[in-house]
Amino acid sequence: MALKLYYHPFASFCQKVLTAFYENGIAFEPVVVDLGNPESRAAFAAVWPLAKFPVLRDEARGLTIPESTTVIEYLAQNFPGTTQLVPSDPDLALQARLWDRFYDNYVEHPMQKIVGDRLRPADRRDPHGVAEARALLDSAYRIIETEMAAKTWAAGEAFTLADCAAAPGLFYAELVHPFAERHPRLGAYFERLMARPSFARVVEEAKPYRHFFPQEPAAG
Ligand SMILES: N[C@@H](CCC(=O)N[C@@H](CS)C(=O)NCC(=O)O)C(=O)O
Repeated sequence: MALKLYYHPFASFCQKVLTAFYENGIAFEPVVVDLGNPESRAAFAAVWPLAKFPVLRDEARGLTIPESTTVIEYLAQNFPGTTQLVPSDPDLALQARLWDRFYDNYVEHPMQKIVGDRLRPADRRDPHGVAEARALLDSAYRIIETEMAAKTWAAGEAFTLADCAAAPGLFYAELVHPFAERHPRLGAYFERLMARPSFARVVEEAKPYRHFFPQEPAAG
């Protein structure tokens, strides 16, 4: 198969591109990477030395494409489907790209900071960094709550790249820094994402790995 995707079903940036693949029914060969397994990590690092996933390999064109946004841009350009992940209208495309960046930088990254801190040894935690991450998430939630007064999806009335970014970020953010009760429009948007068949499939496929999600450490 021409397209090979290096990923892990539980990793949020991988879920972002899986949502895009499923949205348009694009076939790919799955290569599940276990970064905790030295052999799997080494084989992946030979493909992309940063060893961060997802990474797409298009064997037909001899191309290696890291970075979730770039992977989705590549799919939109070369494997277009009924969902225009990057709209053909340049103004709408700009909105899709803007909100993709917003969700990666101001939802996904602070969410990962909180989760990552839980994985640190107790004496290496970073309470100040976690407090900053929570404050950033609060700002992002307020902005999304305002935006969602006039939109169905992240970038407007159509499902795009930006929703692929929003869905996994919000999924894990709701677990570590809940928003749905305080922000009804954001909560309703999250429900639409959860009901979207492409993302519902991603959530279902990640279920076997849910026990890896770190619980909040006990205070003290
Ligand atoms: N900017 C990258 C971020 C990729 C990323 O950080 N992926 C995480 C998984 S969600 C990862 O590879 N973590 C493993 C590590 O950092 O060692 C993208 O958009 O693809």
